[in-house]
Amino acid sequence: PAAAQFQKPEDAVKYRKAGFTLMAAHFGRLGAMAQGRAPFDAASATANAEIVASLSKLPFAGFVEGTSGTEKGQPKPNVWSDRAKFDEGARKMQEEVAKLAAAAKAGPDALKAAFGAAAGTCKNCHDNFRVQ
Ligand code: ASC
Repeated sequence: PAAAQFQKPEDAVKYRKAGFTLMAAHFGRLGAMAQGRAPFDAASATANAEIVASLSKLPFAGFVEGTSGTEKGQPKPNVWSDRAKFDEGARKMQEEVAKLAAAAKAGPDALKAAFGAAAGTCKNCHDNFRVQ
């Protein structure tokens, strides 16, 4: 069912990139608060955290076979040759971003810690699976 929504590989690429773009926008707003570049606002942080958690479920269906590349930002072939590790990284990210809303409600220190943990899971996959 995941792959069936895409008629062409390019559609899957477009879909996953759109998902990550939206995640980055909302995660970035949390980061600004977590790092003191924007004033902490519990309601706004919670709303952004809930959006990130929902969005985190979407992009991975777009990693269909045959869509690796060699340009900066593209997925390396090991996404598919080492798929269990990739999927585990995705699961870990989803687990950490699911904690952001509760942390946002708890306050700026909790948000800062949860943001750092979540960002680490983003970086882990970027380091291992994304062309630098
Ligand atoms: C972000 C963003 C990412 C991650 C990554 C964490 O805000 O857009 O891709 O955090 O930079 O290391």
